[in-house]
Amino acid sequence: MSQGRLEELRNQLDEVNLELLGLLSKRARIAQELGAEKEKQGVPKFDPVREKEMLEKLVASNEGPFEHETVRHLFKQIFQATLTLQQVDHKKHLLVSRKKKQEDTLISLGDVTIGGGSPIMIAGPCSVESYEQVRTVAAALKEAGITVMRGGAFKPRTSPYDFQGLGIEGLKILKEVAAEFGLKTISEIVDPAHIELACDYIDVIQIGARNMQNFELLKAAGDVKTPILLKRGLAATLDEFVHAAEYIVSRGNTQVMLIERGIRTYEKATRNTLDISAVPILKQETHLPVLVDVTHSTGRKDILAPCAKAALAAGADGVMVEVHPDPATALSDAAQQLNIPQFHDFYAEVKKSGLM
Ligand SMILES: [Mn+2]
Repeated sequence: MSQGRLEELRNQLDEVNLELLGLLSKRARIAQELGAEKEKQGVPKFDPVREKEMLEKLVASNEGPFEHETVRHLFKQIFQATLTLQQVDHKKHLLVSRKKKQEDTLISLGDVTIGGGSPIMIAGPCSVESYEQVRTVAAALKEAGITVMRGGAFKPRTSPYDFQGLGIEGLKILKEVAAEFGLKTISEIVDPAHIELACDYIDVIQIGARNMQNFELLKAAGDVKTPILLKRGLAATLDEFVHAAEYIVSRGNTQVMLIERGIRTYEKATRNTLDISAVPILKQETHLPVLVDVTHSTGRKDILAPCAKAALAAGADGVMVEVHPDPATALSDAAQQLNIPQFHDFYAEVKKSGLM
């Protein structure tokens, strides 16, 4: 074969490559349009039956020189690449995604702002047990300069025989004490029917780890204007976590915060495993404030401060910790709540790091 002929064939191949690329791009754009239409209609993107039909049609028209198997293999790759493209598009379109909105979402609770660069410390008892108990904690928090207090009124507990919380009565106590000390409050709501009512008593509605995928509760939370603190499920992936937040935002409530609270792994040294990497990932992928609950992620008091510092160093917008006037007698999470002097030490140590 002459040098000239070789060159000519190579040029032909180059041309065909470009034509193929043009066709692949054209195919991809059509598929994107199809994907968008499917999304509108709520139909799943991947349709294995349709894929099989397309492959069979191609094989039936195949006259060689490629084997049928090779044709199948090549087109499967093309189909897969297109599906990936559609999924990337879908992620790009999530309302909570950074791609959809560049600027950080700020949560404003009157004169307190969460997100946007100055991290916050949220503290308070695991459960609201009595007016006196909450008042004692609130006074100590106020003195330490804390502006947002947590306290559980509805307690979803592992065992039905454990303390279930004071319910609405607990919310009333929170409201009364918060008003006295000028604090903002966070409390968990577990029943969609209580969401609206809760708005009258508390400043932030928490959706707990066990309810992260309680979709009716998420929808109800999306229908009010009160800020929502959404906890990561015990075994939820970040993708599931982000989609749970999307449920709330897609209903119109844009005031959503995410909180990493540890995930279940094989490790027994801590109650859960604090997934620090979740913080920078969620900050990158979403525009929502990201907090870290050091109490439930670790389940032990001796490592709260270093874990809080790690969270802040990783970019967290805040840390949540449980404080009880007398942890030994607490009706829930007795082993891991700080008493008031321990809280002061913890807070001082975290502040000393210069991270908050
Ligand atoms: Mn607790």
